[in-house]
Amino acid sequence: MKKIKKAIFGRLKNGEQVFEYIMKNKNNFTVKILNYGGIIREILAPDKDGNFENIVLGFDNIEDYEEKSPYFGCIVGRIAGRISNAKFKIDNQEYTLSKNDGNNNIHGGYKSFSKVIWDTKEIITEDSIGVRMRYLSEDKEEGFPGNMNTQVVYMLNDNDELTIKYEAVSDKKTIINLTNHTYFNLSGDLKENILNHNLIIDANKVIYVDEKIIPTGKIENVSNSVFDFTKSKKIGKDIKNLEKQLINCGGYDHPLIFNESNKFKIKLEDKKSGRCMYIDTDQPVVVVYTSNQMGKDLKLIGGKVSEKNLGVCLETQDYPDAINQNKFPTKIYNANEVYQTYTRYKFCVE
Ligand code: G6D
Repeated sequence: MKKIKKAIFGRLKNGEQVFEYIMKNKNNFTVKILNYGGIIREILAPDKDGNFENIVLGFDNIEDYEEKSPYFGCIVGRIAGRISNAKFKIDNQEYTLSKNDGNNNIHGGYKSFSKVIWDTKEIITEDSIGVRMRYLSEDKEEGFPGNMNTQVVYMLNDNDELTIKYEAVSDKKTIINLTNHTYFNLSGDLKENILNHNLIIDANKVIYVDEKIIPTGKIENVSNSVFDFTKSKKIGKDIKNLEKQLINCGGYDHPLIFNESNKFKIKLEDKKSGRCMYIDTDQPVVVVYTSNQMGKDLKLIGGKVSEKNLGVCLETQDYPDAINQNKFPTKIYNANEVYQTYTRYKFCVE
């Protein structure tokens, strides 16, 4: 019997109430989502012996989400990733953004979509349960043009599939690039880090970045490189390689460009627990981030202390910093043109 429950999670510093929506399908697969940042706070998934354990990084309290979160589980927008020099031009009009990452803008700025309360409604359909989240980002919020209405719908069905559908429309020409920033760890209750997880990514090309993690514009083939995940490979196999790109970022923090194929885009698996996850999306790119900057300063769900490489983010999205990169396909959305995309996680045991 699938069900969805709404519970009080806490209050923001400004007094706004934060609710948690607990969605459980007929297999007892459970996803917990906050109306703050559209955060996926916990996912309880079975291992090969049927033990339900948490497979994402998150906190037990709202204060840590407000003060310390490295984007755990959240919706990222208006623009995922970095905008170089925190500015861009549309039709010769320059827009200046907050510089919240050195000289650059990251993940939509200080008032990122990860840091706002979304108007949230529960949805129950024949075969799924979910939440529909809406937010109006007003004209010039964080420097972006246009009043932009955004809707994100999370739906969990009885096949243990979690689908995220994004829609946005602005009343002025603008740029839009949304993603979800969940850190996955399939070992269960963060028993181990992710270096022994196997990863497959259907991507033959990688975008190089500089030491500020801004795309250099160079698109390279992954074959015979540390970025080759076209066949199943342990995340830890090459991560300590003295490849300059990995040294620049302290690990993987790179956009890979999906192949045009009808295969699944990504498979993540943990052989020990038997847990696996397939990802499908209509997005052209995924940023693979192996929580390189994570120190031992965060107390996570279940009392686990954070550490480097404890989670892996698979941020499906459009080309990063595209508006400033003349070699990348760049999508500018006209007034009233609808931005639409989906990403689907299929959880499994093999
Ligand atoms: C670091 O460069 C990475 C980003 O990709 C990530 O989203 C953030 O940490 C949490 O800045």
